[in-house]
Amino acid sequence: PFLKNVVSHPEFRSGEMTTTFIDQSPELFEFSFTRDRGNKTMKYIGEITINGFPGIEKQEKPYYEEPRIPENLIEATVDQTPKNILDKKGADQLSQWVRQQNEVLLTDTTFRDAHQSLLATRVRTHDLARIAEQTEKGIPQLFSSEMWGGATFDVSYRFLTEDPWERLRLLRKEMPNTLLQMLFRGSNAVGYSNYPDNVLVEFINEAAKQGMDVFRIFDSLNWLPQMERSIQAVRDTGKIAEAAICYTGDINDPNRPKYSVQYYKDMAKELEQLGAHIIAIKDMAGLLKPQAAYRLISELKESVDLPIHLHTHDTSGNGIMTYSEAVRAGVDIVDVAMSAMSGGTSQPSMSSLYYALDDSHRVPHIQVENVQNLNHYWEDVRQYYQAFESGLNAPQTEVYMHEMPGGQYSNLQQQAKAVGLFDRWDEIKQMYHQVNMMFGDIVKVTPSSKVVGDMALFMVQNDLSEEDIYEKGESISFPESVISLFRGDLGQPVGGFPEKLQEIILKGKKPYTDRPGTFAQPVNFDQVRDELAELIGYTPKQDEVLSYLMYPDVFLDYQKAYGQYADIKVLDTPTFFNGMRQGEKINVKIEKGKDLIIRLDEIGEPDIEGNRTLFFNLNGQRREIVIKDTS
Ligand code: 3PY
Ligand code: ZN
Repeated sequence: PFLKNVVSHPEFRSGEMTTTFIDQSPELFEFSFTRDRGNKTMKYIGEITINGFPGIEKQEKPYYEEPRIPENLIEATVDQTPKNILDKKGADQLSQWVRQQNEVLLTDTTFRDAHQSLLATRVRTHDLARIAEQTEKGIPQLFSSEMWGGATFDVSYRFLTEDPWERLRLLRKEMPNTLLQMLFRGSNAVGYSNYPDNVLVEFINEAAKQGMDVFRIFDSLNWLPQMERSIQAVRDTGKIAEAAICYTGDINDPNRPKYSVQYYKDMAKELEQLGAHIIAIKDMAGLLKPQAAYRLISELKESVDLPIHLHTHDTSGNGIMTYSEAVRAGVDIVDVAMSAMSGGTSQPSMSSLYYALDDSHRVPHIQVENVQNLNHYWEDVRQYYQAFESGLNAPQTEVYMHEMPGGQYSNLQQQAKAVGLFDRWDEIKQMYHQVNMMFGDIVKVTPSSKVVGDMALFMVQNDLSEEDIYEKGESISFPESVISLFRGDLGQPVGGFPEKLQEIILKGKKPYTDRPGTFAQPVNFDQVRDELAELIGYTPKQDEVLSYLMYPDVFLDYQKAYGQYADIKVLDTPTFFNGMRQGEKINVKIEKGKDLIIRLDEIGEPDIEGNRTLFFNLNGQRREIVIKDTS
């Protein structure tokens, strides 16, 4: 490589080389790494510039201002943050401390649920890491920052070509004094199906080791046997087990007696028995109306000796009012997001809640000016993700009818589009409601919500009514996810499955009612490590083994893309999604003190095979990259 560097060096090629050429050209010795890295990065940029980012319409790269990072945050000092308490005194003490606080505490969901619900989970580590340190500096009083889990795990690999574990490590480093929180889908971990118990335990251990503090654990049918082991595993790490009750229906509606206040109180008590440090009410669709919130929180506070953490979505536009009533009833922590990432299918706005509670004795102790300043950053960054906006930009009270979780709305819309049913969207929402009732009124959240959505799409697509299902069910082949739910693969719903429908769907096969995990063989980690090593050519770390176990194909595709393009997480987001303009110059920081300065000089015309040559300049060197134009 050294000789290659010499002969390609402009000084050598120009013939003006002197005897000190080698001594004075240190780049001769180092740029094989940079060059390889540079080539891979330019290959990615070239690919996106010519063919666009997969899944979004190709467009000319827009001009953006640099996002505003606040420089003049008001100094916000606190004696100790919740993270400091956890680290010094442990989870039980922290749980007690939360209950002793007079003001309502806040979890900021901007780094996870907010973008999962508004922007199809597409916000990149690059944009999170750039504001993380300032966020901690500006709002050190936060209870926690929810920044991991849910759909972020597979979306990172699948669509952003980045390693979610690295996101966790990076944010941990940037926010050493803030509790980091994740959403954990009980026996489904960060996936969509059941995993063997030893995989769950190992995942929790690894996440805790890499810096996770608060695990919000739920089950998509509110079935306790699916939550028990995860709660215990988190307790064993010394971290915080926040057990969630998914809220559905309406406790104040006498026609929906299944999910009554008593039901929620009983579940909270059982979770307390199982060792939860905090009880979360996970109102994933935003169905908890203000008066119901007052009633539910008041009664829960009397039933358990644990802090209550309320999570809602603002789909109906009533989020702040719900929180205001919950705060009046004594809720300990609520989930909010930066204004520019709040409202609609996301969480209510942090600063709006602050002002709604201004002058009351429970107003959060935060510097609201800092929150507003940090929000400028998000106003700017959200624009990068325009292509992933759901289009739902006004309150939608219909959510009280269809009960679709905030994170599902835009997803199901995309699924409907993909099968050519977008013009029947209103019908699909109605059908979603009807399917829920046919299924016996179940809790709908990932992955059970996906099954309800699949069935609704299936029925609309095939013009099937509820009567058709009962009358012609024998000849209908139902979606695989529906069969799987009714077989018992996701566990048992409250009150069991409607038997007649179950018979029709399973066509005589027998369902089971045991916990699916009891049938799963424990994974032999050594064996899987060896198998993966064969595939990727090096001994994987434990986090890689876990990712491979949960998402084998997705993980291997990511590995392949990484091999091809190297670490593209370091690219700025406009370049990542839109490539480069002719004549544009960008600076890519690949690591501390190592920058790639890339200029795109010219885009050649396609040859007869459709190949285009892109003429780049990389750190002063001319480079050519050939990309096949697939348009
Ligand atoms: C998830 O499981 O990803 C959710 O956000 C459920 O609400
Ligand atoms: Zn949510």
